[in-house]
Amino acid sequence: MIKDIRVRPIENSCGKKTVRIKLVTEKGDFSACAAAGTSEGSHEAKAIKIDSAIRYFPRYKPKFVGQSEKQIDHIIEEVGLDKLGVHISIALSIAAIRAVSNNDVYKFLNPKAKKLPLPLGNVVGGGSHKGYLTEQEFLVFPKKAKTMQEAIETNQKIWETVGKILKSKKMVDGNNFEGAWMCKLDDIKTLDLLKEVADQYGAGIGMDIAASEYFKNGIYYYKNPERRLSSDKQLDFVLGLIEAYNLEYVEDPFHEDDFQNFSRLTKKAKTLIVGDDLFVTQEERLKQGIKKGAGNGIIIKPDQAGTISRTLKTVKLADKAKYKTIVSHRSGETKDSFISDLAVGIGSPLIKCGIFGRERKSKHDRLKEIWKNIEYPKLNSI
Ligand code: 2PG
Ligand code: MG
Repeated sequence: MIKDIRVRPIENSCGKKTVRIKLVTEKGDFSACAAAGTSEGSHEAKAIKIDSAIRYFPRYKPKFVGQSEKQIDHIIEEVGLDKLGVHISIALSIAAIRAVSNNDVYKFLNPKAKKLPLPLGNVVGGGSHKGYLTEQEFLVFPKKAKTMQEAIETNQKIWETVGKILKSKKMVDGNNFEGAWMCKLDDIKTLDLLKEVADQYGAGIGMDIAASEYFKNGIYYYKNPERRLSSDKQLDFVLGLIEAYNLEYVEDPFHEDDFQNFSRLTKKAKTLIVGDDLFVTQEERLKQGIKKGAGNGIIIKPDQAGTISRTLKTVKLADKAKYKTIVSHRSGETKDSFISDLAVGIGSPLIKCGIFGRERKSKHDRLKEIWKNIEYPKLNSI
């Protein structure tokens, strides 16, 4: 039973305010923090200003106190997600599933879990995550690793090697919000370098193109003024990159409402086409995508959905339609490692959780801990 709920403001990795919730229950205290994005989809669950959310919460708190932890998502729906704001809502919901599962969320979601996701990490970044490139993330995943330790280290080595090369060419300007290099090479040269280094480590490469961020009135505006692309041209451009670089993972190649071009690309490209801003972890958006054949993978970000129950409904639909689920961090992260449990519990082939920085390390540490807790663990494949 819930005895009390404490909410306090903290800072996320982008230096923005978010919340930490402490659920005081009869069996102990359970905490959770809320993540938040920078390149947010416009159909995500709505946030309200942290100060206002914290100020209003005492009005709603009495509805939770005295109830079972199992009821939290239900009470959130009754009160209204829009009234609580997504930060308080998702942190409450995560703390609740921690309470219900005694902090072993992955086991609670799947007592027979054996397979752990491959970490998908961004080596170079741009877009609204800061940097010189138009596309948001240049990603790697360790296809040949045998253990979680080796998988995480492989991504780290690629990140370090790329950093060293960029530094020797004086083509880097530090790290962005997600710890990715802010590289001064253009996107094509960045892909050349990433592919060369990833190949040395037997890793696969991919991109989060986050195309909504630079789409306006029917045109994709790249930082290179010579590249202003219509949707048809964007399709050709992305297809060309997939072929030339063997991209095994492509996220948000079109703007967030362009189901049609997602579907055209999914038919033409033989690779994983993933919707993030397109689906925003919402069951209804995914239903539309399935009908239209848009994508074959979906990013799962609990804070886009607003509660864990809503997140799991979307996952269930994705599994049914054979869409791959890729659990993901946000650019504005905290040290909360819930997404690691979620990815193992729902059997995601990949977890997008970054490579460098303490907020990313906490996810790696939890994955390594889960690896140790499972008898005969295995890494998943895509
Ligand atoms: C994304 C995420 C995480 P943000 O677009 O996939 O990398 O970014 O949290 O800014 O939406
Ligand atoms: Mg994305």
